[in-house]
Amino acid sequence: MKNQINKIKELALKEISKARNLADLEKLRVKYLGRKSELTNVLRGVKDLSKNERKEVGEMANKLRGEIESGIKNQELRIKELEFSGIEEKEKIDVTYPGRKIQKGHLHPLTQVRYEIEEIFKSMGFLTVEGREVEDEFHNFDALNIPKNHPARDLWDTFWLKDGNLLRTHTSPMQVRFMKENKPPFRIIIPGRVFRYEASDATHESNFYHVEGLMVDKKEKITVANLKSTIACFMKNLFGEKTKLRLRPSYFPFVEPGFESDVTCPYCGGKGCRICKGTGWIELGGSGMVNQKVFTSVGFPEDKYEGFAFGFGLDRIAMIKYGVDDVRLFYGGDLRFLEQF
Ligand code: FA5
Repeated sequence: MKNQINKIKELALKEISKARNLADLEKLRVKYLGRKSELTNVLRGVKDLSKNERKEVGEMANKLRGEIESGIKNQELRIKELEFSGIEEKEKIDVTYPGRKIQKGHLHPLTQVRYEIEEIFKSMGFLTVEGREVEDEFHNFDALNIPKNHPARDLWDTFWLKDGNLLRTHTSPMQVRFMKENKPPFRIIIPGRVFRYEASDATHESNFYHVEGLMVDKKEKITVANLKSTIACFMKNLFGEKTKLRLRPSYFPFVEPGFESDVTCPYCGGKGCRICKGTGWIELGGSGMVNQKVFTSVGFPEDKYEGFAFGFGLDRIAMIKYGVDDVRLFYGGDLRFLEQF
């Protein structure tokens, strides 16, 4: 039995010293110390030995058990040391190395133009307010002097909701809402999304943006001259000092007189080019002096106030500013297009 113990010792310590990973070491632990191991068997048989032998063999076997246990422990430390040796080199971090750049997004070009417009008007003392996208018939049409069956309703066909409300066709209904809550004098702009029931093409979308303006004060304090100078100042700020404004007579039921507002083409300076279709002018939107009927519909006394209003297509402004020839590009979500701004 002593021989057997010496053999186990020789083999176990040799194998343990050769183990190169923790899984192998665990297998050896089971092999040499487990319940079915040779050493455990020897220990179990000790009780059957003679008294003298029992003491000697028992001591030897127990000593070996301790030796194997500490052999395993030492080897475990060695394996762990081996695993971590050179880790400082392998996982070295160079804190002076330039960091990886996080790709940042940016504002949509229409939002950029909207903010720029808001800043320009803010510098002229205009307050920015927002209306609602779902409107009722009264605010979108009737209060703006467009009663049922008025031919102008055909120009502003829209999407109707089951409850009788509609998606606003312009930002003008907010003129009415604002005047119901506020007494003149005031000057506001109303940027926002509008909708039309029409097929889209290079210059038309069924969902697009307006920026509305409204300035009202006591009668004779606001004239067409104020309208013209305000719009001209805005255009020059946006497109450059040389930009000229032209007002053409036009019809919108909520203004009287009404105008179309054109600017000299910023690309050819008015000479005529592809962008302005050879005319030298680009149309931006409608404007005019607020029709007294609108003042009446918001409850203002007759002939007490006077003011001007305008409504420009924000998408058209962005198209001119950036030289984009198709409005649909703004809504396509194509990053190759959007990343250029
Ligand atoms: C109006 O909507 C009036 N509310 C503007 C107004 C306000 C006039 C205050 C007088 C006083 P109009 O339908 O023309 O007007 O639209 C204004 C501008 O929106 C147009 O000049 C054009 O630049 C732009 N626009 C019109 N329809 C579309 C469309 N489908 N897609 C993109 N832009 C459009």
